[in-house]
Amino acid sequence: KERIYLDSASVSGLGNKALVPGGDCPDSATFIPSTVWNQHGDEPGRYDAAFCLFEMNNGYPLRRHMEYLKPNGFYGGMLDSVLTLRTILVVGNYDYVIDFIFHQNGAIETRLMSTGYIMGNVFRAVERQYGFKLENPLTANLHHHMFHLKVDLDISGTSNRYETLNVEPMDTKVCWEKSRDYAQTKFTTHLKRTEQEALYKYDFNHPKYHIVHNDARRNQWGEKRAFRIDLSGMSKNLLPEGRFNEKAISWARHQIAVTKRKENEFRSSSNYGMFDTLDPVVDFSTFYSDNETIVDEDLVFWLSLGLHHIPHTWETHDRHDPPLQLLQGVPQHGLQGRAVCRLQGQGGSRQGSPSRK
Ligand SMILES: [Cu+2]
Repeated sequence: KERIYLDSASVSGLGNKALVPGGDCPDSATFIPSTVWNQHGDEPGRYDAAFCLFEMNNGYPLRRHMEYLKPNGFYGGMLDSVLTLRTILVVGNYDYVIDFIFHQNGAIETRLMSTGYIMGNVFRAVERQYGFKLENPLTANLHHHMFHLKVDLDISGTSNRYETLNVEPMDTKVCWEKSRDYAQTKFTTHLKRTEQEALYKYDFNHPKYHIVHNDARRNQWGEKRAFRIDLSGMSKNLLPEGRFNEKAISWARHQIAVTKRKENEFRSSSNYGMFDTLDPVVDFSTFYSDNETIVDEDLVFWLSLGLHHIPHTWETHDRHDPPLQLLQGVPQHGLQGRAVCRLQGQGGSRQGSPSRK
């Protein structure tokens, strides 16, 4: 059987059973219930503390400057105080801490942390290329966590454009001495007109901003009032595209995909994704294969992120990766820009090594 581990199989929305004050969230947090209905009961059930909401400062300045080179020096600064909405999904042995963080400069950040327990099996010589011997007789295998986020952005209405600002090298001359060469950078703007033109694979050689805006709504200087999508948790999926079990996670091929919003393209995967690998019920690549125009349309941004995990010794008791900052939406240009931002986590996947069941 070809199989890839997809957390959506566990119906992860049921996994935020309870958050613990003082452990999962600050004591002062407000706890928010959720109502769930599943196959285990005839009536909906209530989780009293499925979410928590709290305010705190991050311990570093959101902005600051101390001017001391001039006679009338000054200081201006403020700490980065943020409002955080948190939930924690438990999927078997793993716990995924999901934060939506609202900064005072208008940036909306999504952050994922993974913790819980590793899944182990008996160490044998053949396991060496997949894992370390962690205890007697335990090993745990290399795997790849990947997440897919659906970001339904509406910037100043639903008529939006996706553009990149590409930072490029430029040869020029020293302006006061035209015989001397000088190297610098510039940026060029690239409007993405169709879904396939918008598919993005990260390339270290071509740095760029990804911006979203309503072209009809400019600020008083005629500049775009855009939000920027800033991805900082990207991870390369190494499975060959379109072959074997990769089809179930076609969403992992690109770090950004942009599609015209459709009710019937609600999720990029399904509860069955782990079991219908070779012919998935939801194949994300069909969302963009019709290559619709995305200029001045209601757009959805699909972002894939992740991390490779090679379990090590102290993780046999409990584990905690460093926080993975997955997405940061930052207002660009005119800072008056406001966004209505609906964020929905989609199915995550764990790709085990071949020896893993
Ligand atoms: Cu892991």
